[in-house]
Amino acid sequence: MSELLVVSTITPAMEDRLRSVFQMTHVADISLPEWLPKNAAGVRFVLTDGGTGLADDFLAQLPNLEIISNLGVGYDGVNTDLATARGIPVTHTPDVLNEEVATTAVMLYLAVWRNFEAEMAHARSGRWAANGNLPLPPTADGRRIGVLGLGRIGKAIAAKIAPWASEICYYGRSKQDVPYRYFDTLAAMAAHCDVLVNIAPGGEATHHLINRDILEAIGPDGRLINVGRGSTVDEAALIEALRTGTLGGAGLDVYENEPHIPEALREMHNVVLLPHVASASIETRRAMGDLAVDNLIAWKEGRPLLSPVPESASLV
Ligand code: NAP
Ligand code: 8YV
Repeated sequence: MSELLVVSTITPAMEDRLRSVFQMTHVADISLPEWLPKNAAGVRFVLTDGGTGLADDFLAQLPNLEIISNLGVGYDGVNTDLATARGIPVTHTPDVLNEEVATTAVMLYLAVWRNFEAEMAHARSGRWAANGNLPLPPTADGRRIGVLGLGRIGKAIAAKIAPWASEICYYGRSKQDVPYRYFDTLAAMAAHCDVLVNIAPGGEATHHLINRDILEAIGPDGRLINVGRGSTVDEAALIEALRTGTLGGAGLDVYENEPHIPEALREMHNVVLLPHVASASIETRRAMGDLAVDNLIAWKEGRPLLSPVPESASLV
């Protein structure tokens, strides 16, 4: 009988800790359609992640589920309305990844302006000697940088990217007490800035917030950096804007249909592409894993949860 069902990829260290405390099954080791009918009633704990989430119909098949631990800060893959209605708290892994994700955002920012993906391919291709250098790219220095989602990570990005900024701006639903310029519409900020950095949560409220109009407002000399969620950007509009030059370039870590990156994007030279690895260092994934496991152990031992999501506040 398994009390813990793990549907996320986990590190060996996480697995060791989990197996020392829980009767555990990993979804990779079973045929879920065969396993679930016989074992669903015993599942009290689920460990998932931002990319995998927990589909509504899956949740409905776990009648005795007590808690969902999400390995990652973004939990748009879990329906917190449904979970809360059933009295199931959800936990996530805030703060421990702020600096790592900010570092990735800065690296994407620099790589995009200085055309590093194309430059690196050029160096490896052996064509430098015969063809000389690629055309000069624009500088990354002195840019007006707009952050969509100035939260925990957004603030870390603003601090880390400051050496390259002539001005840092932000858009969110509320003005904050920060030394950055607030815009009360995304369109106005996109028109003002050279680069838009998205680090807002996914989900319905931000779905396709970055649409064709916003991409046009960023403009042919502007760049988009997306380390938030793929769902926030209308990917078809992004491909079109990059193809026509309406948008100058993009640095992307996240996509609408992960792990699939559209071929059109993969073939473009004005984009820098990463496979959703903004938090993916050994140290940061260890910290995230520890927190995700600590939440499950705390629940099992009847102690307070360490990092419940705000929607679960009434349950803990
Ligand atoms: P956070 O502290 O909750 O910050 C979220 C920010 O987004 C807040 O400033 C909030 O400001 C703004 N926001 C929320 N809803 C919005 C809306 N509908 N329209 C405009 N702005 C909105 O979250 P965080 O810890 O910084 O994480 C942010 C997100 O980054 C996560 O949810 C996740 O999706 C993504 N992420 C991605 C990776 C990766 O590997 N690529 C890693 C970690 C996190 P207001 O409330 O004022 O609107
Ligand atoms: C994780 C993330 O890689 O924290 C998040 O929201 O997107 C990333 O840090 C993700 O949860 C794993 O799928």
